[in-house]
Amino acid sequence: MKTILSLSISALVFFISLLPLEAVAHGERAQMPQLRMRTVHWLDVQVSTAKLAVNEVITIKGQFMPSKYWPHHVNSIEDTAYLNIGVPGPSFVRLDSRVNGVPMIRSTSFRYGELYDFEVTMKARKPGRYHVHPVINVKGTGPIIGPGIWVEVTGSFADFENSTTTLLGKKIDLETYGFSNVVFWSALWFSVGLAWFIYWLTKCPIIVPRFKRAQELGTRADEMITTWDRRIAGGFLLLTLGLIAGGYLYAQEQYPITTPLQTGRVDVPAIERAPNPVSIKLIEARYRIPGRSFRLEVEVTNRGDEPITVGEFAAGNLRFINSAVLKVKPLDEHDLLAPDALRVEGGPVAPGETKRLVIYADDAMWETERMTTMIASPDAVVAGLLHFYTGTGKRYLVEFGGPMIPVFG
Ligand SMILES: [Cu+2]
Repeated sequence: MKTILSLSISALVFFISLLPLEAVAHGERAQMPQLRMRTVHWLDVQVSTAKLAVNEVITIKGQFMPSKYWPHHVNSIEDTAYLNIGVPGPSFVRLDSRVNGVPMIRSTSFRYGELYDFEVTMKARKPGRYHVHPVINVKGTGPIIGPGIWVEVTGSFADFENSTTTLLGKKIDLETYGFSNVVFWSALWFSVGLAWFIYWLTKCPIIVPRFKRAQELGTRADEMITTWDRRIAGGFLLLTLGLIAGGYLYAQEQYPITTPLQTGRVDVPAIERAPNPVSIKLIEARYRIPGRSFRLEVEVTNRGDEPITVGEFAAGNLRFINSAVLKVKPLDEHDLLAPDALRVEGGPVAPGETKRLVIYADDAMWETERMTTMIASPDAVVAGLLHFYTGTGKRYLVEFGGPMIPVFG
């Protein structure tokens, strides 16, 4: 019996090891397709360098646009949001982060359909290879992650330096500042707690027998507590209050000037942008499962003075490029970019014209990035960004969104 069991366990382990388990950094594929498509559209995300040494500085910048099709059941980015960077562990320290030029030390909120510029500057702390993502943390929703870029940090952690000068002109090392204080107070409170615990452990009988005795004594159970118990407890109470008051007075004396952690909110004003002459109406969105093909039929109105064509279709951090309009190279081997996967039927839209276009985004990426589970959603609404280009290289961004119809044959 035992042999059969151990054999089947080994077989199970063996077959699990055969499964193509690729190490994907943060489960970006695990996030529901609707969340990826209908929350934040990220664009032009780039890093200043893909390789740097410990203590060197890297900048991640780009743009993002909160979707107008934000799901109703997901807490809104118009409430409370915070710009961050997603990397495994404290591998970088953030020196500065800005949205539309406004420092992002605190939380803020972003408007649906508005285009924001962001920039985050970080210093490399630990050597390694990291998948660096811009992230917006939305209160009640969690992290909404942008595209990841691989960054390699070389050098040695021992060389990392992180010192700063306080407002009072004192130079401190942020890696170790206040650490001994944390150790001292943690150890002190732990020992007080432990001493209290040990005192009651010595009062035999304990736990179940003591509980039983308390049950037996009924209303007279208080008699189990002796005068000495009360004296000791009083001592512990005095010690605790004394430590709290003493610690407070000591801190006041040692650090007379302090500023509290800032928890207020900051507003990000919108950037004045040129008016967008392109508008669209979604006629139909279909996803053909066997062909991994997304078909979009839209009515495009061009109020500009140049003909426009669709150069890019972006949804859920996947980018499909119309190679006839745009030549784009992947940033690294994991860039979710299909450089020649967009087909546009209907030709350019002339100035003043309203025209139907049929757009096909066909690529295995829908499958490999697990976007196809969108067909299993009870709320099969999709959204994405269409990038229209003029002959002179001007770009107009238009968001599309609406219900998606799956096609099985
Ligand atoms: Cu990642």
